[in-house]
Amino acid sequence: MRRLKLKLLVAGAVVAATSAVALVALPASAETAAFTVTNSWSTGYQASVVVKNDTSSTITTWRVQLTLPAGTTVVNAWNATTATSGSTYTFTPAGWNATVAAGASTEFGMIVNGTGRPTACTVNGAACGITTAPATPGATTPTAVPTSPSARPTTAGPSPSRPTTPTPTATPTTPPAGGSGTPVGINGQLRVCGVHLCNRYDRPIQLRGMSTHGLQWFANCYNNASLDALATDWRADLLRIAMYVQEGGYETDPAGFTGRVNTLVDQAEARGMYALIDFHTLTPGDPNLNLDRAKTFFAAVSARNAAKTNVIYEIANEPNGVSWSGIKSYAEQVIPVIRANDPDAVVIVGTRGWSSLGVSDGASSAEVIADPVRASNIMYAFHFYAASHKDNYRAELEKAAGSLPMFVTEFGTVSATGGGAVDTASTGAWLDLLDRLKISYANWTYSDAGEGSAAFRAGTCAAGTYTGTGVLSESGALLRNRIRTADTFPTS
Ligand code: IDC
Repeated sequence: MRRLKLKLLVAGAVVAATSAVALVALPASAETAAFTVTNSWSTGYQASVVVKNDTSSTITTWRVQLTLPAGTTVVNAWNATTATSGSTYTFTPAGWNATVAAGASTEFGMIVNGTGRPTACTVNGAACGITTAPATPGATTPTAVPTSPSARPTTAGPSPSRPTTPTPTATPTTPPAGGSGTPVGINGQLRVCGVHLCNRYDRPIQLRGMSTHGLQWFANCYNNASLDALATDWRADLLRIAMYVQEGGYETDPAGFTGRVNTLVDQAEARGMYALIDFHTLTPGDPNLNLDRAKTFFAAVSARNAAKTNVIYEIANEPNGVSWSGIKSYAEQVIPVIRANDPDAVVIVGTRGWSSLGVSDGASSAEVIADPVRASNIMYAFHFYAASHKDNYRAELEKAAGSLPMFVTEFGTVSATGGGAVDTASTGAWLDLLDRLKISYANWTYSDAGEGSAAFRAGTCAAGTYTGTGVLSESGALLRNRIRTADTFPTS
């Protein structure tokens, strides 16, 4: 990973920073800000700004302003409140990090779309200059510059670098999300052990839940009432957040869709459900064509959600028309972006032929077993549509599951078009297999799209009632019956 470093020296209010001389001759006591690019790719970068109080008294607020060149924008920021005016971004404290003691520092971070570095800055309203040369030995900044690209603390105790901490006193562990009896409350941070998804007790578990439809089309289906129904009426463990990249999705409004995903992560967390963040590539099928977007998106969501225990990342929905080595190359470039921020989250990699382990391309899981992605704590995605994919697909999944950690991140009860009749017999055979193998799943879709795969009857989301069976399609009734049976999560 290429790491670049820029340094901004920010003169304190006592300095009339009207000349270059004033910038070079910093007073012994001044506030400084160090701007460090912690991760970069061809169309964007992640940066951290450390504001250090080098004065001899406590400061009770701070304000950093950065101006970016045309074509470069801040996608999102954490540990700061952001206001934008033209190409100037004003960062003020997030709330808990306003007060900085003498000699102490605070840090905030951002994801930037575009490659331009800041052209100007101010701190607390006073003009400051920018030094673009690399840090020189003996300069004042090294202690203010984080030595690790990680946005997570590596030592115990409060850290100014936590991305989403709501209070200044919080420790790096978050309380059980949504209460102690919920799926996240019981199972905590998940990890891959052997070929299984395991809970905090290192015991295999199966998560059962639903996938959203495209957020760009069915925004009115995802709200407090529908998510309450999913958590308490359906008793689901998992919400898959299907964020299309094309077809009117992420590429049209990166900041807006990133924010929407983050809100759904929070709403799932509040109800004790896991959130599967799905970068829903479909057309084009080669995820490498969205590589830069994927890096920008996953840098943002992994930094923002690093402290949460309920997040799982799915880096490419359904690769198609691309070889396994192409998918593997994509995965080995995107996974490090996530790991830099969120080292312990489970990441799921799509497979060839619309995540069929290659079967729909006439291949098989053998190519993955022979040449696995070089990363730990990962799983592989398998998708099926019960009316289209039957015994030979079931056999391949069962064979693969002996060697590879598998996760059914999407399936339908109907045909691969998403429409047509529910195939009850095939769906039953599939779900029995997944239960037996303890393979987690999310069903397409928790929406009222006018197609057989949708769980709700058309018009349900506009009407606003999501509980009970009266609002369900045949597919929805079948899935609700399967999902709401008691979980058997090991608790020791
Ligand atoms: C389908 C939707 C349909 C939408 C279409 C757009 O059900 O309403 O018009 O996408 O591309 C998948 C994909 C998933 C598909 C689904 C059904 O992951 O995006 O949704 N499907 O065709 N793979 C196999 C089936």
